[in-house]
Amino acid sequence: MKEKENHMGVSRRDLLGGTAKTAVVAGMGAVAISGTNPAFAQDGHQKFEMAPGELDEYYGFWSSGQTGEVRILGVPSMRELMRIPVFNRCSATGWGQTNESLKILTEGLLPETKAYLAAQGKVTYDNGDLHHPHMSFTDGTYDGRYIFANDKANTRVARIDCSTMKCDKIIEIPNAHDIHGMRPQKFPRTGYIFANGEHEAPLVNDGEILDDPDQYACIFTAIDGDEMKVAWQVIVSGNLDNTDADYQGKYAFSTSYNSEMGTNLAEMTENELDHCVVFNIKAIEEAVAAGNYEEMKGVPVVDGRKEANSQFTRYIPIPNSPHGCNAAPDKKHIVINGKLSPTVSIIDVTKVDALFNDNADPRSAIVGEPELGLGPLHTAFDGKGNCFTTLFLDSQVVKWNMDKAIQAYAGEDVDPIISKVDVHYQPGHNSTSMGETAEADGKWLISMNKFSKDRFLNVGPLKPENEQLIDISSDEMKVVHDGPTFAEPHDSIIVHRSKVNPAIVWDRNDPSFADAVKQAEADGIDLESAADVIRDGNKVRVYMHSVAPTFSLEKFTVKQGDEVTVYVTNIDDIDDLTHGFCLANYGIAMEVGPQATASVTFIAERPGVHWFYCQWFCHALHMEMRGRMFVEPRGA
Ligand code: CUK
Ligand code: CUA
Repeated sequence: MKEKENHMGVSRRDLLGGTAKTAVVAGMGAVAISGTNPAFAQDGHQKFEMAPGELDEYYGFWSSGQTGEVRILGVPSMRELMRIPVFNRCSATGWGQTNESLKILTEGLLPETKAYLAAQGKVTYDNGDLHHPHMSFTDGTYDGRYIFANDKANTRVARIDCSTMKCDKIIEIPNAHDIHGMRPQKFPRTGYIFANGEHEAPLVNDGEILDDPDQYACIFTAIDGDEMKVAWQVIVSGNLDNTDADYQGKYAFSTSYNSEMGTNLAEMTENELDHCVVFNIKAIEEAVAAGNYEEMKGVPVVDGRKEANSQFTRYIPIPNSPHGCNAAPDKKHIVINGKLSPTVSIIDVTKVDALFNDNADPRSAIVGEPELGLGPLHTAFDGKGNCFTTLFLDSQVVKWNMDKAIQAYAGEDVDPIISKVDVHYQPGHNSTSMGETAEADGKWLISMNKFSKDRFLNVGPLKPENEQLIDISSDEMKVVHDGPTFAEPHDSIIVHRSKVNPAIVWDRNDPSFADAVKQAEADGIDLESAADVIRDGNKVRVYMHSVAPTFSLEKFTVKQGDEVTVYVTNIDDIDDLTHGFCLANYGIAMEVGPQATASVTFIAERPGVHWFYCQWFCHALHMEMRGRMFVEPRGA
């Protein structure tokens, strides 16, 4: 686990006294993960409304789909706390414009992508489709190090450093197309990030093969989450949808629709049975270590297609176009959600060994297949043996019991369904508090609904989606809160706050601005006291520091056509004191957090007087925090 100093000095909150201290006295200071806490009880249901200044028990990490960012919410209040730009371009923070963010956004791109982007006059994509944010694990539970997230739109996987809550790595996945399902390895640790390439394409996709779907394939990828490098890939049959890992560290599971390998809707939904692909991690690792693979774009690739009959994969038939893939906290069962079938299929991981070792019938690993309702998409768990499945077509969440579903499959006369609750409307993912870990605590369920229709004031043809908070502490599920959100949070995780410990200010040794530190050293500049302009041919480096409410340079002069890099180091060292640097009419703005350095490079093509100002409100004299850039016209 990466350790970072948190600068836990005196905060404004401590100085203000009141709420934080009262909360600690009321028992919120150190909350046990399970058990009833009086601070969270409210009449008839668990307390979900937070009074002003009260802190939530959980961090929620939310995807944003085609918006391309990750959002942090407080749960159960559903207050949005922060947005983390990842695959998008962010005006507020300068993500996608600062040199520090552009390095992260560009360094992991494939050469052919860089060439494509260059032809568009760009250095990186400015869109993404972020479906699945998931935290790193140690020993079956969250460890607070990282959040990983996929980009379906441009085949990338990103990592967020949970000490700064900023994205620190993005890689593009070679050979695969359109990364969709993505989950971290749960045991012994993360470890690998498993990532599904959803769309099939020719393995060498250089235009040689076009409309010949027989030669298309899908790729499953294991990424080393520490290095953010692809470790290995597996060629599979069928499209890959969602994925999850077991609690043993032996297998990964991916749902796969379109076993027909069709390219249109009629072809893709022809078969009644599709499958869940099981990946044998050890067998793949051994083949890679022994050199039994093909190298494609620098990555070891093994053939796990059905017809290859390898020890790398098994294909468990599942009805019909299965979607969600969810490992239960009992460490034994994987729930595969049928989507076009009203059933979910329960895989017993202890029966999977036999599929590989004894070539047992793949269906022998199925120990339950309860019929739950129409359009089961995703399942979450309460850690008490119960499961919560979203029913897209029925607009419901169904609570059912795992043991009873298994007993019913074995022929006993029991009904696994406990209760159903209406949600509004058409739920996709759902998530329970700590539910994808061995520490599932059965308090809260979020149902992430694709449509809000009439639930909120009409805001025009484009409506928000609706995430409903459901109290699952008793058998009758209670919808207690509607949470409208902008496009499109597919997925979320609910992490107990004891697992997350973000920094208060930046660490001056943070690798994200190491390049700036190196350049300053080469220029003989001390970033923390800098007020200097260095000319290096037509390159100009402007170094300044900020301390509320001033920049260390009130003015600087460059020549028209110079390539100018402005470095701002914020030497304020207390919590919540962010400055910004916005250069008017140059289209430039960036956030500079306390103790951070940020930089931006541009061509000073516009002569004249140009004001720069701090655009993050920082002080009573924030408006006065400004200065001038003089650009001497060419030939002057
Ligand atoms: S997928 Cu969105 S509802 Cu991309 Cu996780 Cu199931
Ligand atoms: Cu510094 Cu506003």
